[in-house]
Amino acid sequence: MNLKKMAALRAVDEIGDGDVVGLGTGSTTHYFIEELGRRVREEGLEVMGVPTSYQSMFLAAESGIKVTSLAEHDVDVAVDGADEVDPDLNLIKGGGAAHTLEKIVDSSAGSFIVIVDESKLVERLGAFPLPVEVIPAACRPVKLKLESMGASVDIRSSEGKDGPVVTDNGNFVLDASFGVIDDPGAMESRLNNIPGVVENGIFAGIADMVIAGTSEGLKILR
Ligand code: ABF
Repeated sequence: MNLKKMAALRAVDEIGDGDVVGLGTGSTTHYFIEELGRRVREEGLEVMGVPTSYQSMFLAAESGIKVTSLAEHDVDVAVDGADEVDPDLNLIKGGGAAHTLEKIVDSSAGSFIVIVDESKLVERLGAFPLPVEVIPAACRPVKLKLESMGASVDIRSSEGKDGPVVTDNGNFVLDASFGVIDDPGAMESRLNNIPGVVENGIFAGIADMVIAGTSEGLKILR
C-alpha cells in the first residue's frame, strides 16, 4: 500500500460522529479527505469539515463532506500533512503554499494530527527549504533580511508558468534554506517578527500526534 494512504486511512479512525474536522492540504491529506467522505456517504458518519485551502474545500465538497468555517465552529480534530517532522513533533510545512490557514486551523484545533510517509521523518528540521509567506510589496526587503540571517532564498514560481506562486491570501512565498534549524520555536517567532512576513512554515510544538506510514507498518508518535 501507498505509505501516505496507510497513514491517512489510520487517521480517519480518530474521527468521531459530530466532529468538526480541520482538513489539511496536500497529497497525504487528499487520501484522508477522500476516505472521510466515503465514510460519510456509505457509513453515515456525521462530520463537518473546515478546509485549509480552496483545494481542500473543493475536494471536501466533491467528497460529500459538509464544509464550514472557523467563523461558525471550533475545530475538534485537525488532520494535515507535513514536509518534515522531527522527534519532538516540530514540523516544517508549506510545500503546498497553504501553511498560513493551515497553522490557524491546526493550532486552534482540540487536537492536531499529522499524517506523513516515512520520508518526512527527520532528526533535525531544515533540509526542506522553509516556506515564508510575504506581502508582495515586502518581497525584496524580506528576502534581503532572510539572506542576512544566513539563508539562500528563492521566490517560489508557478511550475510551467511565468511569475510567482500566489497564495490563497494573494501573497507570495519565499523558500529559505537555512540548513539545520537548531531551535524551531525561536526561529518561528523571529521570522514572524520581520515586517511583511505573514506566516512561516515552522509549526513548533503544536502537533499532538504523528501517524507515519512506513515500510514496516504504521508508526505513531505522540
Ligand atoms: C501541506 O501538505 C503542506 O503544508 C505540506 O507542505 C504538504 C505536504 O504535502 P504532501 O502530503 O503532499 O507530502 O499540508
